[in-house]
Amino acid sequence: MQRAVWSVAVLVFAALAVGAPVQMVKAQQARSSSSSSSSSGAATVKVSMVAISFRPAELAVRKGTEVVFVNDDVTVHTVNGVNGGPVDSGSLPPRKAYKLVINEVLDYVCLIHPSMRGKIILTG
Ligand SMILES: [Cu+2]
Repeated sequence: MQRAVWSVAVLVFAALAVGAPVQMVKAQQARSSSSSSSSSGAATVKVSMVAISFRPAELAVRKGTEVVFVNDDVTVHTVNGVNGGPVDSGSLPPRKAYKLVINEVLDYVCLIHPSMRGKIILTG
């Protein structure tokens, strides 16, 4: 009888020992993800390629912002400046990304899907 009580106590302590740190980690993750999404500072802005379109298709960022184009689609895309120029991602298979620091207005297009266009403008 006493042994049963003891083993229940051990189980409770074991559950607390495992559960408490997990909860702390979860709270920390929630805090860091909310702070990164609400910050308006530099950081990286994401443009997603999905369903043969850029999302968001129009984006306004501060000069010097890093934009990462991520292919979340199931087919290959590219990111190319509309008027030629230096922006050329090459082929981006699904799950690949292309990073770019934005210092001027950019009109861009996917060379494989000419209807797939996007634009990045500068705020201030
Ligand atoms: Cu495309």
